[in-house]
Amino acid sequence: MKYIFFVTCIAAIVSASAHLAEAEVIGGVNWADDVTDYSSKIQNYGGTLMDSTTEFWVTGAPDADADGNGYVWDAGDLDNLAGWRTTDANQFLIVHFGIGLADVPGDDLSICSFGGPNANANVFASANGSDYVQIGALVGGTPGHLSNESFDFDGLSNVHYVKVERVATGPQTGIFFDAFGGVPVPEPASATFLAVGIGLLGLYRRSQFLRSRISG
Ligand SMILES: [Ca+2]
Ligand SMILES: [Ca+2]
Ligand SMILES: [Ca+2]
Repeated sequence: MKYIFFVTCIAAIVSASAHLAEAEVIGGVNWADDVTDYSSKIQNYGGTLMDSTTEFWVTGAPDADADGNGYVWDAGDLDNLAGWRTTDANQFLIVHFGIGLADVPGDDLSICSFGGPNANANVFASANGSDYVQIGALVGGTPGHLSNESFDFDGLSNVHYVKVERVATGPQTGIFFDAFGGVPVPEPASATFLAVGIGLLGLYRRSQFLRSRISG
Protein backbone atom coordinates (compact mmCIF):
# COMPACT_ATOMS: atom_id res chain seq x y z
CA MET A 1 0.00 0.00 0.00
CA LYS A 2 2.77 2.40 0.94
CA TYR A 3 4.61 1.47 -2.24
CA ILE A 4 1.54 2.28 -4.36
CA PHE A 5 1.17 5.59 -2.56
CA PHE A 6 4.84 6.37 -3.18
CA VAL A 7 4.59 5.52 -6.88
CA THR A 8 1.44 7.61 -7.20
CA CYS A 9 3.26 10.60 -5.71
CA ILE A 10 6.19 10.19 -8.10
CA ALA A 11 3.83 9.83 -11.07
CA ALA A 12 1.98 13.00 -10.06
CA ILE A 13 5.23 14.94 -9.77
CA VAL A 14 6.58 13.71 -13.11
CA SER A 15 3.24 14.40 -14.82
CA ALA A 16 2.97 17.94 -13.44
CA SER A 17 6.60 18.71 -14.25
CA ALA A 18 6.28 17.43 -17.82
CA HIS A 19 3.15 19.47 -18.35
CA LEU A 20 4.84 22.64 -17.12
CA ALA A 21 7.96 21.95 -19.19
CA GLU A 22 6.17 21.46 -22.50
CA ALA A 23 5.12 25.09 -22.72
CA GLU A 24 7.32 28.09 -23.07
CA VAL A 25 6.33 30.50 -20.29
CA ILE A 26 9.05 33.09 -19.72
CA GLY A 27 8.67 35.87 -17.18
CA GLY A 28 4.95 35.18 -16.96
CA VAL A 29 4.41 35.38 -20.72
CA ASN A 30 3.12 32.31 -22.52
CA TRP A 31 4.82 32.25 -25.94
CA ALA A 32 3.68 30.09 -28.87
CA ASP A 33 5.19 26.60 -28.66
CA ASP A 34 4.83 25.33 -32.22
CA VAL A 35 3.30 25.93 -35.64
CA THR A 36 0.45 23.62 -36.58
CA ASP A 37 -0.32 24.78 -40.12
CA TYR A 38 0.70 27.38 -42.69
CA SER A 39 0.28 28.16 -46.35
CA SER A 40 2.79 27.44 -49.09
CA LYS A 41 4.63 30.78 -49.28
CA ILE A 42 5.30 31.53 -45.62
CA GLN A 43 8.91 32.75 -45.53
CA ASN A 44 11.33 34.91 -43.62
CA TYR A 45 12.23 38.37 -44.84
CA GLY A 46 15.24 37.03 -46.74
CA GLY A 47 12.89 34.84 -48.81
CA THR A 48 13.66 31.41 -47.35
CA LEU A 49 10.47 29.34 -47.15
CA MET A 50 9.61 28.13 -43.64
CA ASP A 51 9.82 24.37 -43.05
CA SER A 52 9.75 22.05 -40.05
CA THR A 53 13.29 23.08 -39.07
CA THR A 54 12.58 26.82 -39.06
CA GLU A 55 9.22 27.05 -37.31
CA PHE A 56 11.16 28.52 -34.38
CA TRP A 57 11.10 31.80 -36.32
CA VAL A 58 7.63 32.46 -34.87
CA THR A 59 7.73 30.45 -31.61
CA GLY A 60 9.14 31.49 -28.26
CA ALA A 61 9.96 35.04 -27.22
CA PRO A 62 10.79 37.71 -29.82
CA ASP A 63 14.33 37.10 -31.07
CA ALA A 64 14.77 39.02 -34.34
CA ASP A 65 15.87 42.34 -32.85
CA ALA A 66 19.14 41.20 -31.27
CA ASP A 67 20.21 44.66 -30.09
CA GLY A 68 16.75 45.56 -28.84
CA ASN A 69 16.33 48.91 -30.60
CA GLY A 70 13.04 47.98 -32.27
CA TYR A 71 14.57 47.80 -35.75
CA VAL A 72 15.37 44.34 -37.17
CA TRP A 73 17.76 45.18 -40.00
CA ASP A 74 20.82 46.17 -37.96
CA ALA A 75 24.03 44.18 -38.27
CA GLY A 76 23.62 41.27 -35.84
CA ASP A 77 19.81 41.28 -35.92
CA LEU A 78 18.31 37.91 -36.90
CA ASP A 79 15.85 37.12 -39.67
CA ASN A 80 13.88 34.92 -37.26
CA LEU A 81 10.49 35.99 -38.58
CA ALA A 82 7.99 34.46 -40.97
CA GLY A 83 5.16 35.83 -43.03
CA TRP A 84 4.27 36.80 -46.55
CA ARG A 85 5.28 39.33 -49.17
CA THR A 86 3.81 40.94 -52.27
CA THR A 87 2.10 38.59 -54.81
CA ASP A 88 1.60 35.71 -52.36
CA ALA A 89 -2.20 35.64 -51.92
CA ASN A 90 -4.20 33.35 -49.61
CA GLN A 91 -1.47 33.11 -47.01
CA PHE A 92 -1.98 32.10 -43.37
CA LEU A 93 -0.11 30.86 -40.33
CA ILE A 94 -1.41 29.07 -37.22
CA VAL A 95 0.59 28.92 -33.98
CA HIS A 96 -0.20 26.64 -31.03
CA PHE A 97 0.19 27.14 -27.27
CA GLY A 98 0.71 24.02 -25.08
CA ILE A 99 -0.77 25.86 -22.11
CA GLY A 100 -3.85 27.87 -23.07
CA LEU A 101 -4.01 31.65 -23.05
CA ALA A 102 -6.31 33.29 -20.55
CA ASP A 103 -8.96 35.93 -21.17
CA VAL A 104 -7.89 38.48 -18.56
CA PRO A 105 -9.41 41.97 -18.14
CA GLY A 106 -8.33 43.99 -21.19
CA ASP A 107 -5.99 42.66 -23.87
CA ASP A 108 -4.82 39.06 -23.86
CA LEU A 109 -2.61 38.46 -26.89
CA SER A 110 0.38 40.38 -28.20
CA ILE A 111 1.72 39.89 -31.72
CA CYS A 112 5.20 41.19 -32.50
CA SER A 113 5.62 41.84 -36.24
CA PHE A 114 6.49 44.37 -38.90
CA GLY A 115 4.68 45.03 -42.13
CA GLY A 116 4.39 47.30 -45.11
CA PRO A 117 2.26 50.45 -44.94
CA ASN A 118 -0.60 48.82 -46.89
CA ALA A 119 -0.59 45.55 -44.96
CA ASN A 120 -3.81 44.07 -43.59
CA ALA A 121 -4.31 40.70 -41.90
CA ASN A 122 -7.14 39.19 -39.89
CA VAL A 123 -6.37 37.61 -36.52
CA PHE A 124 -8.36 34.66 -35.17
CA ALA A 125 -8.30 32.70 -31.91
CA SER A 126 -9.47 29.19 -31.09
CA ALA A 127 -9.60 26.94 -28.05
CA ASN A 128 -9.83 23.67 -29.99
CA GLY A 129 -8.13 24.34 -33.33
CA SER A 130 -11.31 24.01 -35.38
CA ASP A 131 -13.66 26.78 -34.23
CA TYR A 132 -12.05 30.17 -34.82
CA VAL A 133 -13.30 33.59 -33.74
CA GLN A 134 -11.90 36.77 -35.27
CA ILE A 135 -10.38 38.94 -32.54
CA GLY A 136 -9.12 41.79 -34.69
CA ALA A 137 -6.87 42.80 -37.54
CA LEU A 138 -3.30 43.89 -38.10
CA VAL A 139 -2.82 46.91 -40.32
CA GLY A 140 0.10 48.60 -42.01
CA GLY A 141 3.33 49.54 -40.34
CA THR A 142 6.87 50.51 -41.19
CA PRO A 143 9.07 47.85 -42.81
CA GLY A 144 11.87 46.72 -40.52
CA HIS A 145 10.37 48.34 -37.43
CA LEU A 146 8.76 45.92 -34.98
CA SER A 147 5.33 46.68 -33.61
CA ASN A 148 3.55 44.96 -30.72
CA GLU A 149 -0.18 44.82 -31.36
CA SER A 150 -2.57 43.64 -28.65
CA PHE A 151 -5.86 41.78 -28.95
CA ASP A 152 -8.70 40.99 -26.53
CA PHE A 153 -10.21 37.48 -26.52
CA ASP A 154 -13.41 39.06 -25.19
CA GLY A 155 -14.91 36.00 -23.52
CA LEU A 156 -13.00 33.30 -25.39
CA SER A 157 -10.94 31.49 -22.75
CA ASN A 158 -8.20 28.87 -22.80
CA VAL A 159 -7.06 29.83 -26.31
CA HIS A 160 -4.61 27.26 -27.74
CA TYR A 161 -4.47 28.43 -31.36
CA VAL A 162 -3.94 31.81 -33.03
CA LYS A 163 -4.30 32.21 -36.77
CA VAL A 164 -3.18 35.17 -38.89
CA GLU A 165 -4.59 35.40 -42.41
CA ARG A 166 -3.59 37.73 -45.20
CA VAL A 167 -6.24 40.17 -46.43
CA ALA A 168 -4.48 42.86 -48.46
CA THR A 169 -2.33 41.82 -51.41
CA GLY A 170 -0.32 44.03 -53.68
CA PRO A 171 2.53 46.48 -53.13
CA GLN A 172 3.68 47.14 -49.55
CA THR A 173 1.38 44.55 -47.95
CA GLY A 174 3.94 42.07 -46.65
CA ILE A 175 3.98 41.17 -42.93
CA PHE A 176 6.60 39.22 -40.98
CA PHE A 177 5.86 37.81 -37.52
CA ASP A 178 8.47 37.55 -34.79
CA ALA A 179 6.45 36.20 -31.83
CA PHE A 180 3.00 35.55 -30.34
CA GLY A 181 2.51 35.80 -26.57
CA GLY A 182 -0.12 36.11 -23.87
CA VAL A 183 -1.07 35.29 -20.31
CA PRO A 184 -1.06 31.57 -19.42
CA VAL A 185 -4.28 30.22 -17.97
CA PRO A 186 -3.78 29.50 -14.25
CA GLU A 187 -3.25 25.85 -13.48
CA PRO A 188 -4.06 25.51 -9.77
CA ALA A 189 -4.68 21.77 -10.11
CA SER A 190 -1.24 20.95 -11.46
CA ALA A 191 0.60 23.38 -9.22
CA THR A 192 -1.20 22.17 -6.09
CA PHE A 193 -0.74 18.55 -7.10
CA LEU A 194 2.97 19.18 -7.57
CA ALA A 195 3.32 20.91 -4.19
CA VAL A 196 1.30 18.25 -2.38
CA GLY A 197 3.23 15.49 -4.17
CA ILE A 198 6.59 16.92 -3.12
CA GLY A 199 5.31 17.41 0.46
CA LEU A 200 4.02 13.85 0.70
CA LEU A 201 7.25 12.50 -0.72
CA GLY A 202 9.13 14.33 2.03
CA LEU A 203 6.83 12.88 4.71
CA TYR A 204 7.26 9.39 3.31
CA ARG A 205 11.04 9.68 3.34
CA ARG A 206 10.96 11.06 6.87
CA SER A 207 8.77 8.20 8.10
CA GLN A 208 11.15 5.68 6.50
CA PHE A 209 14.08 7.41 8.17
CA LEU A 210 12.40 7.34 11.60
CA ARG A 211 11.40 3.72 11.15
CA SER A 212 15.00 2.78 10.34
CA ARG A 213 16.19 4.68 13.45
CA ILE A 214 13.63 2.96 15.70
CA SER A 215 14.23 -0.50 14.33
CA GLY A 216 18.02 0.05 14.35
CA1 LIG B 1 17.92 46.02 -34.04
CA1 LIG C 1 -9.51 39.98 -22.23
CA1 LIG D 1 11.07 35.14 -33.83
